[in-house]
Amino acid sequence: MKVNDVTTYEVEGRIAVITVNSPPVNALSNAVRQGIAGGVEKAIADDAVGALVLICEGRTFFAGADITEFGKPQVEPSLRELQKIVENAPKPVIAAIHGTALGGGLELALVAHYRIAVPSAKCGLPEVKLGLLPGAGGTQRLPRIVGIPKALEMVTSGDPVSAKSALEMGLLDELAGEGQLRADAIAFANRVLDEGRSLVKVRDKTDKLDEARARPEIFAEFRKANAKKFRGFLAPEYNIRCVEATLVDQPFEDALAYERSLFDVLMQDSQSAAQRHVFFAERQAAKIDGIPADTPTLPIAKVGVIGAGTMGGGIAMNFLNVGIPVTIVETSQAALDRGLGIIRRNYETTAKKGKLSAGDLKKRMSLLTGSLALEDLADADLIIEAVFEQIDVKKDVFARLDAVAKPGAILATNTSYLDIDAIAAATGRPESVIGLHFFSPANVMKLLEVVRTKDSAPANIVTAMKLAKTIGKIGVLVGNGFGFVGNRILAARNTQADRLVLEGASPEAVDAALYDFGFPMGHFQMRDLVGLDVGWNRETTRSANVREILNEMGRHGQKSGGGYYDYDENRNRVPSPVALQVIEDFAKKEGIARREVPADEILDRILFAMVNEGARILDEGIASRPSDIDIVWITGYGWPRYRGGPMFWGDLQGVPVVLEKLKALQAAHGDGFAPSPLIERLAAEGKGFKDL
Ligand code: 3H9
Repeated sequence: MKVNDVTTYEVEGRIAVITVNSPPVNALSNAVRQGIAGGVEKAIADDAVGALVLICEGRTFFAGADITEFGKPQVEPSLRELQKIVENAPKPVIAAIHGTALGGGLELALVAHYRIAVPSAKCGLPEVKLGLLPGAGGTQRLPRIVGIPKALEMVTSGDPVSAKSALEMGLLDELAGEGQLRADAIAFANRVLDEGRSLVKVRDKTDKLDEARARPEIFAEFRKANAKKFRGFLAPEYNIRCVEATLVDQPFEDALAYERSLFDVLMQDSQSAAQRHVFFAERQAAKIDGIPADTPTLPIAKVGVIGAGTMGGGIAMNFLNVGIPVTIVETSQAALDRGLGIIRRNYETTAKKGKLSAGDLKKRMSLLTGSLALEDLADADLIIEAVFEQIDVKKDVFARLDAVAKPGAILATNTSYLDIDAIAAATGRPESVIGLHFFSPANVMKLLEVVRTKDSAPANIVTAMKLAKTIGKIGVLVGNGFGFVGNRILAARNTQADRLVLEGASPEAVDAALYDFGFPMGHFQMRDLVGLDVGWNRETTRSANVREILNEMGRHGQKSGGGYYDYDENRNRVPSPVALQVIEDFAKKEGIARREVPADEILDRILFAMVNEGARILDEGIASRPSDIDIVWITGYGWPRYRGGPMFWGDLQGVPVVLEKLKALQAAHGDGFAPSPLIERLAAEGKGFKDL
């Protein structure tokens, strides 16, 4: 029988089965909580029922609190009240888990008296990824089962554990057969009754806390070991404090109250708002406006890559990793051998770290073919060009590809700046051409800008976006225009960073401002790491800017021992008097007066210029949504997740503030800061980027 729209109640012998079906992920929404409470109360009142099974239909057990209901009025019972009903039930409650028991979902399972799961299930507390902590007792109950070291790891990483590990840790009582969870959970419940097992309450267990009680320094050690990873984030520290509180001699209810108070602080903080924004933005990015949802995708069974350099090799690995054969084409045997060798060595390094089995290494390499003939790509479904970043070179490759590739094959360029319409025009099939802009290292970085041209066929766009997911990337669909989304905003940052050092800020000061904002590294550090000579042409160099001069001096960055910084043999960075002299001389030549540049001016100029450029990109339709820009900068360029991306950050300042700042910067530093018309419009309408 139905309890409500999302919950059913059935009795099988002595066992009441409460089943929830609330797609897509059975989040613990108002309706779901009410349904469960109704079912449990019914079972308690029914004398014929001895035990309860709580189970879900669809793809997963409860995936957590309903994030879409955060900040909205809640109906009774709250998750915590529901937990009281379950935990205090006078009959054993068995949580039957499949899919992912996450966050509030796992916390609900932790107040059941027993837990059973199918082998493919996973359990975790991912709240930290949303800038939160498990606020329904998770930080207090998990350590009581798995011990403090493991609990610290789980709540601060947010990563789930497999059912097998969960069983070993005692988080699960039993594994069910795959596909027979319901029957096995009922059988388990009957056994609990037959054996007269007690109503186990996790809150009463304390033995697993003893180890840490004897060694309380593990908290300090844990903080120290993870300091780099947690830098800037508030939530990991709050999670640790809650776990630490399990050792405080106080009533369990007080510990819960403490957990709840820290949860509330995080919930109100802009970091969690930013991280929740990113969660939905990542999913939103996969949605394609303007193309019918039922557009069929094309099968990609074989991939060709042109160019076995760093980029081509990294791109190829993405496909090998998911079992798709790749043929990689080079122009000389030496370059091909070098490229294939690097791929092999990359895999061997992973294998040495124990992250890849010898069998998998062999399998991946067996899917890789090297060739010197473009004709060998005739049967590829997708061909990705990763050759020198010059329009004539690319056009030539595409003209030749046109003669070789099979009809319907997707022809992709990995260009980072060039006009893809112009590249497509070199073929007789511009509808087949698309941009796939990978980020270096291409086998690691999560971002893939999928660039649609004016002619790209919808099926190819849909296929490319799906493919991004297949190879574990976050695909963001962008329009064709200089630098697309990511590099165009980077260009805006470049302009300011270059100008700031000429005006008197040191590269270290610019870098420190960005690092302190939360970027993993500063602007000039990044340039030195990538190499100043990337994109530099030694034929045409004219000492036209500091970067060219440094390149002309052989200062190509880390690899040559110096760029904007000097480096020792271990690549340790120190300020460079040589680079500073170059900067000073160049500023003099250009007639730029040098002065003290305050740290807040550095940040303002860089960040507001980026937001302004983002707004222009939106106005021009190069990005479909502000949140897509945020995802590009978070996943491709290290914008701190807890600041939600440049457009979210702009909204956080308030669009009227952004407008005022830009006007002030324009007055002080010129028309480069002229506010984009979109910002003017939004400010006039009292709207934010989030309203677009
Ligand atoms: C919490 O529990 C707080 C408590 O500790 C304390 C309370 C007091 N709510 O990812 P997918 C949507 S915090 C609402 O593409 P998958 C998602 O937006 C919560 N909606 O599928 C998407 O919608 P759409 C802790 C949610 O199979 C659709 O479901 N829990 C929620 O690749 C499919 O999602 C988490 O942080 C939610 N909780 O992965 C778990 N979760 O179709 C977050 C998902 O409209 N969720 N949606 O785009 C996940 O990690 C993944 O979604 C999951 C499925 C692994 C479950």
